[in-house]
Amino acid sequence: MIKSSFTSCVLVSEENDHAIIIEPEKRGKYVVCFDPLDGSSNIDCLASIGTIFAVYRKETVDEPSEKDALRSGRDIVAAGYALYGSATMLVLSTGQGVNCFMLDPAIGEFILVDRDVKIKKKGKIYSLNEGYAAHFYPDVTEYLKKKKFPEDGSSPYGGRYVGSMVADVHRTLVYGGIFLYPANIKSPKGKLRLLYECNPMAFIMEQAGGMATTGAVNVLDIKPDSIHQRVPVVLGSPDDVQEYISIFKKYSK
Ligand code: P6P
Repeated sequence: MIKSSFTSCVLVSEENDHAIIIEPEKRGKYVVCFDPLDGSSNIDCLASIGTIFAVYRKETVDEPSEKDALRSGRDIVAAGYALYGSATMLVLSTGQGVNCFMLDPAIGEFILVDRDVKIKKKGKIYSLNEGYAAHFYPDVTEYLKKKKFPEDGSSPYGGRYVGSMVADVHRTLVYGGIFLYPANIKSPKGKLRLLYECNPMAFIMEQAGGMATTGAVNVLDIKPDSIHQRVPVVLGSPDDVQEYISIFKKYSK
């Protein structure tokens, strides 16, 4: 579909080991990185899945290559996701805030339903796979303890985890809170891919007033080394992410 739009010259897909270089007669100026069907292991149980994408403008006059996709998330011109759940929603930002479009199957069009969405400053939900608790680094263990057994008398956070990034991130955008896929002893780089999972979600989160970090740096500031590079990611409400960062920094000293 992207090829037939004559808009792009390089495509990076989670499904393809190498970048797809579009034939000269169909090339345009954009570079598109995408996960076409993220969370597909959830299809058989009908849990929500989605498509995640980030779009860059090719900046060099060189022959298009994989290098055109190795760009910091700060160069993103558009990013977002489509969520296939109880409804189909397109969440999109072109750098001027986040807008949500719901598919109306009756007319086959996407209707703008939420304009300039902003995430809550602080939420009450944490979201990560606690099955890896035996492999968590101390920062994650300490952060979770604070959410479950708050020492200031506040209510504990609720735990929610679908295991489909688009579903978990969209809930975080709409309800507030924090989503974590951090590094752990077995996966020292985390699991999620920078170019077509972490960067697009980080772009949406920052455009909605949220944050997205590896703990050490903002996700969008990372200069990628390879197109399928994995990075740790913690994103969501700014107060929640800042609290995690302060614990991360304590241990990184
Ligand atoms: P785990 C789905 O396979 C995926 O890529 C993301 O959608 C999701 O956030 C993550 O992996 C779930 O991974 O290790 O918790 O099963």
